[in-house]
Amino acid sequence: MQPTLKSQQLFEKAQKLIPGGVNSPVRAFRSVGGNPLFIKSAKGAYIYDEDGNAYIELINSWGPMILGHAHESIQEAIRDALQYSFSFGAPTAKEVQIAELVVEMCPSIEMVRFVNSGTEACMSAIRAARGYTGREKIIKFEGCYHGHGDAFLIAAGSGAMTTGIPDSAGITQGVAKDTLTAAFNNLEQVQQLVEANPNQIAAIIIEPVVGNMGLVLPQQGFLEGLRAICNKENIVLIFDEVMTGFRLAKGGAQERLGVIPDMTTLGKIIGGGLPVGAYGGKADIMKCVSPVGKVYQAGTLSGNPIAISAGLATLTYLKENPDVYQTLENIGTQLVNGLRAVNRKLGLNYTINHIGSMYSLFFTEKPVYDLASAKTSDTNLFAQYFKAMLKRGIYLAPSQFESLFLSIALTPDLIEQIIYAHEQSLREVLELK
Ligand code: HOZ
Repeated sequence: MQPTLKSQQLFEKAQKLIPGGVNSPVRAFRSVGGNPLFIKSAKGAYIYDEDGNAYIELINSWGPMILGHAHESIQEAIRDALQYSFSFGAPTAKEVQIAELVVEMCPSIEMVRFVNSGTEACMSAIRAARGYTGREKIIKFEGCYHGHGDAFLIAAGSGAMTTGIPDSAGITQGVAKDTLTAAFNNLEQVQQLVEANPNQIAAIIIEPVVGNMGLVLPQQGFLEGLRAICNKENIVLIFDEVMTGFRLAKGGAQERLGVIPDMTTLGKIIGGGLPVGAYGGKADIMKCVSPVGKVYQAGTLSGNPIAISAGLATLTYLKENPDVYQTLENIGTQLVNGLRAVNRKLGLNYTINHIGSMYSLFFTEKPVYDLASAKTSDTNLFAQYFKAMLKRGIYLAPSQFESLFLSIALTPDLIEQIIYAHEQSLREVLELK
């Protein structure tokens, strides 16, 4: 690895111009130390920094680059779209095409509205659920992250947790009062909240598979239990599938796990790497959204033709090449089996949570199933491991409390390189022979 001088210079300048030098907090490397890398380009499984170093990618833009970076079919779609201009603020044929695909691929979605990010999707879904039910409170889960909308920055995961402000400043008490929180995988707590707030809960919003406190899986019966509570109490069940949508299966975690919510929020893969989000669900809920209903939500760049073209090309590729999902399963299994084998060889019993093409290594021997157990991970060890991996050319998320994302560009050889780097890194960090 070359010295990262250009990245350092850029970071120094950036800090004078942009808060913390970054446009999203986790990127600042604060929880792992050192300076962030400034990225110049990426192709396939590799990402390249401004100093010319190449790294094998395990972030993949936090999920969207499921086909690897700069995939030809997406490039072509963007190039083709460019010639027709970049924004109209008016409906296009491609919006109808992508809506049709989303409805076909995602089991819970009968109607869908496109926005610009996962954050917008989640904010809008909550508003729609409130408008639909006439109720004000929501339940979210500690350590789940649904973007930076006010209502979600209570006990939030991802960057909020990484930077130590899970309850952000700037949120009014009124908003905080309407956001109730429960521990992930704890059905009893949800039941208690529902009983304590009769006919007041508009929605339960959840990442069905959490990617924002590291990867955390739902225990058997948990999502089914939420579904049953929502049915009984007329609460809108919202799955935030911004990370898992089109990744854990063509129809996301809901298809894979067989629990169908009332509404779903999407982002990341749905834009193929360009800014697109979407929320959708049962038609009677979506018909509450303006201009049909009274829930207002709008956006000049919503359905932007370049972004929608990239998303449409990505979803079309996934639909026409369903073998992608088996490939991702194989890649995930080969990698995680390899990491686990190394851990066993070194006598380490660290928890690795894994499903399909997402995984997290936690520096704890305890099972990780909620925020409290995720926090038992030794984050200092994680930081050292992160740096040791980076030195060996592996680009991991710079926080313990994020999932890693795999792409189909990872070949068996590259996977072996990651496993080898993992062993060398653990040996270095733990001073093992
Ligand atoms: N909050 C994002 C992942 N959970 C990180 C976004 C970014 O820094 O790009």
